[in-house]
Amino acid sequence: MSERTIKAVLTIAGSDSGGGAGIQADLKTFSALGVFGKTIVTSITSQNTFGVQSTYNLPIKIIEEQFRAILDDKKCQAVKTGMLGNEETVLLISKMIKKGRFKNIVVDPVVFSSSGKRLLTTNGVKMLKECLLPIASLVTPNLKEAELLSGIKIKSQADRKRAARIILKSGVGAVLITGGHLRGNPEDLLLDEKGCQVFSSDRLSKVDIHGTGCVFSAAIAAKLTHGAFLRKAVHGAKEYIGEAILGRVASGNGNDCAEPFAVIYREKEKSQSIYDLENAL
Ligand code: PXL
Repeated sequence: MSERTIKAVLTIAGSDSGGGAGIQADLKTFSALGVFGKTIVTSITSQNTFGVQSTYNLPIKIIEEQFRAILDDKKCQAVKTGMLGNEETVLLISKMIKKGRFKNIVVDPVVFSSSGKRLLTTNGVKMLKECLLPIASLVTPNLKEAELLSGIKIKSQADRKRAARIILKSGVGAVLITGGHLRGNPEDLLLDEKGCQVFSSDRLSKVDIHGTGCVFSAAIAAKLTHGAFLRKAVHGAKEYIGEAILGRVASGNGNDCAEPFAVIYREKEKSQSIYDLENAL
């Protein structure tokens, strides 16, 4: 039997029973991008494509046990955090990430679900700023999360830059303010020690697609796992999230979900049609 080693990435996040966001979206993204996903579940949410009905934050002891098991085995090349729930979990995760001497730490500072349910307490946000950001490589807030992390209202492009500069002062390696909620085209703004870079694209959907934040940050983590430098990883992930939005699916009767396997389905369809064509000749 042949044994194949594969690069691994760890996601620390909540479970989305509907399958469109959280741990489920992260794992699909990792597999689609050719990295092995490991998980630490922080919270169990009951939800469908209409929204989040309830959340249950797991006891700290159970989160810690999952993390111990991960630390006792081969090292992951990157780690991504999503829904953390409360300040106790944020503190524990920050301590364990430090202990594990991880590199490539991507923090998606999930505070609200797309349907408006609170997924991280106010004290949790404070703890995230104080303990998790100083050890992270990248934080990927949307506009609302960037306002909470920076403490300023964001109305203009200049405000976004100012907010990114304030968040960078927390000690995080880089800040990527995502532009999905901007009017007009979704411009993402990256600020790191080298300065600002804007990643532009056309608007691919007029409505909110469930799971885009999770899939985007998971794709960045996957690219870093493969060894890409940050700006290259963001660029690649931006192209990938575009495909996932274009290939969005109606998995339920509510909102559409981003489809992490959209690229693979498209490639499969292409090779199937070449195969059909060859057979027809
Ligand atoms: O999209 C943010 C998010 C992250 N994680 C979980 C979620 C959501 C949004 O609903 O449910 C578990």
